[in-house]
Amino acid sequence: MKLCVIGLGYIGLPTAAMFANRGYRVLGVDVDAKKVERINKGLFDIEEPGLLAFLRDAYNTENIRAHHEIEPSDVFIICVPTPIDTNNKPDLSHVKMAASEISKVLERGNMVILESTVPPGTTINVVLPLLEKNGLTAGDDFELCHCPERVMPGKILKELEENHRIIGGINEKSCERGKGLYTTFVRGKIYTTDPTTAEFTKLAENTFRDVNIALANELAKLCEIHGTNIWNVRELANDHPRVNIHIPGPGVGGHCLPVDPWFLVDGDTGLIPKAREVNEGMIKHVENIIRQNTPKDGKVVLLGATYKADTEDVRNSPTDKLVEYLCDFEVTLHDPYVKEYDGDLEETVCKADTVVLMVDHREYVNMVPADILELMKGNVVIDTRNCFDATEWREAGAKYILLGACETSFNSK
Ligand code: SAJ
Repeated sequence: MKLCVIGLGYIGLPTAAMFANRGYRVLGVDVDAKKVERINKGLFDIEEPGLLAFLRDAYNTENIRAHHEIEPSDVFIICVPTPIDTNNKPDLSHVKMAASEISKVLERGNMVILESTVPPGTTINVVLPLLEKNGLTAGDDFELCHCPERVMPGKILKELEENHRIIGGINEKSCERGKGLYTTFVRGKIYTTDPTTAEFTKLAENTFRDVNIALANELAKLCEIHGTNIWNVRELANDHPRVNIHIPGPGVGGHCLPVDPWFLVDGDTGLIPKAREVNEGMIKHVENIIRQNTPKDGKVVLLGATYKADTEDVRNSPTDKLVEYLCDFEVTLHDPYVKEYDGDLEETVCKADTVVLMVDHREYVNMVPADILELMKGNVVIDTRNCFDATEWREAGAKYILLGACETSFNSK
């Protein structure tokens, strides 16, 4: 069986490797010539626990090769990016391009699977007509499914195998054939449904998370106003059997949650855009805390440049935005996972007026307060993730400020 995976990013490449390691002959297709060249030499740019070894295993099977053009195959899996434009409208150009290219080589008996996250109706109204341009009929001549990817960056390998999958097929035959393919490596349940339900479900999941994080962030700001501590409130409230307050922080980054909710809504009104606004606004809130506590032109050190902990992924990272907002300060970044900023931590904090914990990488949890404070010029330490031990830092002489808590309130940690 020959499989063609289009788009060799965070999802496409591990998926291609998954099939290659199980004996399929896989052609990975990407428009990035450098990436294609590197993959064909066994060089991979994704750093995650276990993933690199898994990709190398796939390379060593000789079942996987990369190319910049689609070739005739039995199955085509589309894993291309689906960003939003500057007006928050979905940009489906990569999906359309992939479907048009597949159409040129599509044969009777093939199957096409769309994994990219897309607005409801895309599989049927956008992808299907483009595939049929060569005269074949979807459902009769070839199978078509939407099977949304649902893995968490940082746990890609584990979640590819363990997560449940949804196969949205255009007819029963598509559902059954799609299910058969994913049974190759998925150990979770495989549900079958129609494409639009599958598309909507994926968007509902990420929107659920984004809206819930917005609630946590809103509560955090209210706690500051009311002189209490969101981290204590959260702990107590989440002990209730039907409450699950998410984790507040400096904003929502990555390539999914800041984007996908816009696939469900058209316009700026309603709960979903409001949640986006709240989450985007958190970085301004952090900026204000820094400004209130740092001398003019002072040195601000930001710990963590990625969009979340223990990953090297910097896409839509809140830290990026903050750097823009703090252009009148001397800003220095540190991040053990990002080559550009992985210098010596102690050298980086030297002479800092303010140190801001932006990402709770495991390397930061055990920083020794006295050692850091001795190197700093000032003593302001702002923790946006409740990563540090407040008492330890205060006892060492820090002016420790926790996002979502007034400075003097009791911190449970
Ligand atoms: N965040 C918070 N508070 C929280 C949880 C997250 O502030 O309680 C922030 C993180 O710091 C980060 C951002 O949200 O900046 C997004 O991180 P995440 O861990 O929530 O999600 P992603 O973007 O890494 O992955 C999500 C996942 N979706 C869900 O959990 C519903 C993943 O399963 C999807 O496959 C992925 O989006 C995707 O590709 O769509």
